[in-house]
Amino acid sequence: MKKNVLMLAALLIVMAAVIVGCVKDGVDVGTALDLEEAQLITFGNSDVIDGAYIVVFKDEALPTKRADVNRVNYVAKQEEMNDFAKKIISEKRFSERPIKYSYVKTISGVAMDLTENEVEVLLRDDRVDFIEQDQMFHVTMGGPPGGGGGGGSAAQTTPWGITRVGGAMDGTNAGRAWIIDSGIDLDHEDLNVDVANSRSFLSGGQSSNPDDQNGHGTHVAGTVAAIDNEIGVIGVAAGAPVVSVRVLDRRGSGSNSGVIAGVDYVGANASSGDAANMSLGGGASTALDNAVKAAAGACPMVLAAGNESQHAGNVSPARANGNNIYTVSSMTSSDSWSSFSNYGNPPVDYCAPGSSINSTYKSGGYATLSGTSMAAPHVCGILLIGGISTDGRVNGDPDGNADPIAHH
Ligand SMILES: [Ca+2]
Ligand SMILES: [Ca+2]
Ligand SMILES: [Ca+2]
Repeated sequence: MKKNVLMLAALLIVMAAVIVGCVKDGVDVGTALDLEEAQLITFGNSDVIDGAYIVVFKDEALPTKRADVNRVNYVAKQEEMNDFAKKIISEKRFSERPIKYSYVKTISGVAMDLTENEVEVLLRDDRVDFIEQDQMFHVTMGGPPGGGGGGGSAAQTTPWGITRVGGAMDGTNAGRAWIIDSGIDLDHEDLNVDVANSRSFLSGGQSSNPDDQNGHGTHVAGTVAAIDNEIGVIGVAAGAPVVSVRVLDRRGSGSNSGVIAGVDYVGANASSGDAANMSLGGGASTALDNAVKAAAGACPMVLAAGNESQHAGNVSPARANGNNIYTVSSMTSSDSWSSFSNYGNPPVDYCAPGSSINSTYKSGGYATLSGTSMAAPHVCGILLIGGISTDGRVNGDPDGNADPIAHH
C-alpha cells in the first residue's frame, strides 16, 4: 500500500516536473500535444539557460544516418551536421550564429541560440523532431568535500567500498572507463589516464583542456581504477585506463548541451569491453535520455541516481532506463541507505557504496566524499572486469523495494 502511494506520488512529481508546451503560430497551447508538429520541451526551473536550445532532427531527414557514424568519420560527420544546420539557418533567413555542438552518433541535432520566434519557425519544419531548452547540469555529490584535497603520497590503503563490492581486481587488461564529469587530473600518480582520447566539451571561453579543475571527476576515476601500487588508494578495476570526458567546470557545473556532446563522443568512440560513468544530473531531459540510451549500444552506461532524496525518475540522466544502462543508489559502510540518495525501481538497478568514500582528487591529491556520484563508479569498475552480480540488499531503502548491492 505504502509502495503504491509512493509510486503514485512519484508519477505526479514526474508529470509536474516536465512542463511540456507546444507552441503553435505564436499561441502557447499549453500541455496539449500536437502530433503533427515538432514538440517544444521547456522547463520551469532556475537552471534553464535563456535563449539556448537543443534542436533534434529526424534521422531520416539527414544526409547521413547515425548508424553510419564511427570513430574514424566522427569529426567529418559532425562537420556535415554543422553544414546542415547552417543551411537551415540560411534558408529561414535567421542571422548567422555559432553552432555550439553537433550531435551525430547518439542523437541527430545541434545546440544553438534561438529567439522565441525562431523556435516557432523551426517547430513547423518537417525535419525537426523536437526542440528542448538547454539547462545547467551539476555533479551529484552529497555535500562539500570532507577530509579532502590533501596532496602527498601515503602508504596504499583499500577504501571500504572497494572491498565491499568484491575488489580490488586487476584492471590492467580491462577496457577503458569513459568518465563524463569535471575532467581527470591527467598526471595523477595513482591513475592510468588515456590522455590521447581525453577531451573537454566546455564552451564559452572555458579551457579546452580535459584536466580536472574541480576534483569530482578525478575522485570518480580513482574509485573505478586507481592503480595497485605502493601509494594512495586502489580502485575496483585497478590500473584500468580512464578517459577524461570533461563536461563540468571548476564549480562542478556545465550545460546539458555540453553533457550530450560528451555522451555523443563516447557513443562514437567507445569499444566493446569499455564502460562509461555519469555522476552528474539535472532536470529531466529527453535529448539527454535519448543520447544515453543510444550510447549504451557502444558500452555500458553507469548513472548516479542523484542526491535529492527524491524519485530518480525525476532527473536525467538517472531516469534513462534500458538494456546496458545502470542507475545506482548509495549506501553507507553498514549497508544502510544513504539519506541523500534518490530511489525508485525503475530506474534504479543497484545500490553501491557512496558515503565517506576515499579516492583520488585534483592536483595529485586524495579526498573523502559522499554521494551517488561515489556509488556509480563502483559499478563502472565491476563492469570493466566482467559481469555484475549482487551480495545482499540495502537496509532502509525508502521506496520499500530494497535495491540489490552490486558485487563482482
Ligand atoms: Ca594506489
Ligand atoms: Ca535501470
Ligand atoms: Ca529501491
